Amino acid sequence: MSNRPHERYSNGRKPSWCSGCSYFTVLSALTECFDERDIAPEGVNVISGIGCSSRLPLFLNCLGMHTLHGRPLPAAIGARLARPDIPVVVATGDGDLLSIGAAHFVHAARKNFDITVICFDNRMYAMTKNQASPTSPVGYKGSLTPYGKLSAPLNIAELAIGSGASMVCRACAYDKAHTKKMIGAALDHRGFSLVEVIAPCRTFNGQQREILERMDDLQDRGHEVDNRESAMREAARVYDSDNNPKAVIPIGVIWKSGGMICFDDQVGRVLDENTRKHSSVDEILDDLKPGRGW
Ligand SMILES: Cc1ncc(C[n+]2csc(CCOP(=O)(O)OP(=O)(O)O)c2C)c(N)n1
Ligand code: SF4
Repeated sequence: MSNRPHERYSNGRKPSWCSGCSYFTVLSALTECFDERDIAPEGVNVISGIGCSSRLPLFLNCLGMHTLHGRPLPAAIGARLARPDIPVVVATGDGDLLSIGAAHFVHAARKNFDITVICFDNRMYAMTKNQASPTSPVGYKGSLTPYGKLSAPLNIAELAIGSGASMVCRACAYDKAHTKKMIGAALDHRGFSLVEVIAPCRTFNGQQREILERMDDLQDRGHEVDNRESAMREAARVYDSDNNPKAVIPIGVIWKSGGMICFDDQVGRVLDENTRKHSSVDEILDDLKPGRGW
């Protein structure tokens, strides 16, 4: 692969991630996906919250927003509704998306907004120097849990499927080709897509390349992506690996459902059928007065 995607989408700022951080792979996979689809920098909106992972839009010359911790999805939804012609990608961390941002995630998935969410799952808060996150394993020793985390980890993929996301994938950042395949598939999907990227933090937890050997590609063994029951089962299996170092970690497209209506489309339809028949705001307000048919 040439340096072209990097040059085409970089704004010239050097990523401020630690050297050896697994996030570099995700950035590179994403820009290659944009380039292969010939998406112009001004033709895509990359929105994030706050965290090391959420820095991603700061290195791109695409449209974008670096918002508040936990709030990339409300901003992304607003962007989708205002400009339905511009695809939206959310770059977020497991803390950003699933702690403070959990309610936004559940409802954005439920409403099936046409948004691609890439969750960099390092299973902790890296930017604030190593606190346990919702996805950290039981017993995780972070700076605020010196005796080990007490609560059970939250499973991103299970939550996404249960909430109503129409596509759910998992990848590992140590395998760039596969990560790129998953991001590409999510970009091509119409509806709410989640790519959970297992992306360990080198600084606080070291390189963990050995986990690559445990990846089990669902597409290599004929997994039925549109079978909700098996999708849930495969999604759930990932955390066996916390207690069993030999357990495999299912990756690939876990769940994909066709035919689910996107909230964005419904808003467009309602606007077409109602407010767009008016030529001014005064006319809309006039029509909303009691006794005018509602
Ligand atoms: C409202 C609010 N609460 C807390 C913070 C502090 N804060 C900044 S980043 C962060 C956690 C980031 O973790 P994650 O989203 O998992 O991203 P990572 O840094 O691990 O990539 C926290 C708690 C904040 N900036 N704003
Ligand atoms: S602290 Fe961890 S997640 Fe953040 S940039 Fe450094 S290696 Fe990456």
